[in-house]
Amino acid sequence: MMKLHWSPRSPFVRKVMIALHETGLLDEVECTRSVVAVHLPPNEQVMPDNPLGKIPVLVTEDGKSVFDSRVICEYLDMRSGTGLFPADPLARLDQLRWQALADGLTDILLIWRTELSRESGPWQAVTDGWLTKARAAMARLEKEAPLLEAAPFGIGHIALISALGQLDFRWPDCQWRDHFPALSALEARMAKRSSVVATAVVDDQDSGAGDLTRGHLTF
Ligand SMILES: N[C@@H](CCC(=O)N[C@@H](CS)C(=O)NCC(=O)O)C(=O)O
Repeated sequence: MMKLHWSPRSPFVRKVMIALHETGLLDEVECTRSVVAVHLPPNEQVMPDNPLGKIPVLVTEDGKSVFDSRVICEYLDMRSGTGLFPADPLARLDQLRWQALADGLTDILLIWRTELSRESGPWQAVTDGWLTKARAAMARLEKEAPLLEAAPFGIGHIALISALGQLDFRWPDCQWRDHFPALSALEARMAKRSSVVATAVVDDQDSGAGDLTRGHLTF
């Protein structure tokens, strides 16, 4: 059995969970609930497997620890021959570009929340920059939506589902669907895939997410 440091709330873990469903490898992994956050002391169960203290981390049958989500997903894809990372160079490049963009947006959304929860208040210049970047990232994804729509389901789509899921989960009043219609239509279609339905984000430790972020991200 492989082991996965897992959380039902993590967008990066969700990428791996979608990949596990898509590759048919779900039964070969045992999930361990691991709580991590930038502002908490590093998790002592996670640190031996990932010195960066982040999840997801996969530990293979022969004890090798694999991170981050990009490397784990590529490994699962190679092991199964599913094609989430296409062999064709240009098709692969598109999937990797989309993954970089969507993952980058997810990174901003995660760290932004942490900044908003800081007791002394958020650093305005920094959050102003994240607002501009999050808007630009969404605008770019909207522009890329026709290409994403035409491409076979791959790692770029998986990263996109996780980023948009994070918006819905932690930024529930941002109304991104009203501003990005092509992305909204694409997401509605992808949301029907069984791997996406099966990996819906769940808040197992309610933390009043919406109140923290309300009004900070508008398009
Ligand atoms: N680039 C990493 C990002 C992983 C990441 O940021 N995970 C979050 C949880 S969703 C985390 O572990 N945060 C705790 C920390 O940064 O210390 C990946 O793709 O896996």
